[in-house]
Amino acid sequence: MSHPLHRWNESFAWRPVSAAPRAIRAEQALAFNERGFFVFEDAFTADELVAVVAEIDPWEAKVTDFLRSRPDGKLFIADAEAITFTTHLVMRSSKLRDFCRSAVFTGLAADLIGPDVRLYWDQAVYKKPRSEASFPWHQDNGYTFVEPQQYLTCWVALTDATLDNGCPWIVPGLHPLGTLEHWQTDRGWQCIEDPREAVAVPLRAGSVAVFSSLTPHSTGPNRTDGVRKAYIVQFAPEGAVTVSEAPGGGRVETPQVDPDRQFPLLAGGQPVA
Ligand SMILES: O=C(O)CCC(=O)C(=O)O
Repeated sequence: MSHPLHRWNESFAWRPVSAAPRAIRAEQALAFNERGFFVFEDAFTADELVAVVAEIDPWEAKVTDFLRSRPDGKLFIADAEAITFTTHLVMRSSKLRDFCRSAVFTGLAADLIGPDVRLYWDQAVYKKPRSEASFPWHQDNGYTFVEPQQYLTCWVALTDATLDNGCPWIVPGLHPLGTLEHWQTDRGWQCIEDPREAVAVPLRAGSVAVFSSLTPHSTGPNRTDGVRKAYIVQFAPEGAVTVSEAPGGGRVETPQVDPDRQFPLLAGGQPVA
């Protein structure tokens, strides 16, 4: 199957991650280079998850209430009864800021990005009970084009993520192409249709699916009576910019250094307090 590239993806080269990682195992670094993902098992304890969920739930409830106040319960791809996105929680909770700065993430970022790293984005994604819609196949860099294209997504399972409630699915091995062409659907941007090579990535609560911004992924329907809860935390190298279309054509680059939320995580290889 051919995979047309995003028009701004002109000369991408995958930068292999450290061959001598410190926080992850060598085979996980190899999997990241070759397959574009691995699972970091049992990264957080049940008590840590309870504390994180307690911080997120009230904000997610506000998002759901807001969506329910709209005539169809929806805004763009968010749907009060199917899937919600609660963004920039680090601006609202010092506990979540601390969570994003925790040793799990400084270790992953040092091994998978480099010595100078910032938080790029954080959002909780809740899949509501008995919601049939899958989330379309996309790369995270297909939503907002970031340079460098290669940054890091940590999909933290706050509840068990299973085949029944909408765990991630991933297509291994396409990340070296860089950003693919995406098209808009009513459920989000999409870059691939029904890939045969897809693998399911079920996760125990507290485990993290660690993948590249260039790894195509999707999530399935939630056919259970519970809410599937995830907190997605993304890290980019210092100096990363978003790219957008200038009004008369051409590209506008915007540095990703919002002091309220895109804080430094590592400087010179050391965690930033
Ligand atoms: O967590 C989900 O169900 C899908 C969210 C996702 O893939 C994303 O935010 O990039």
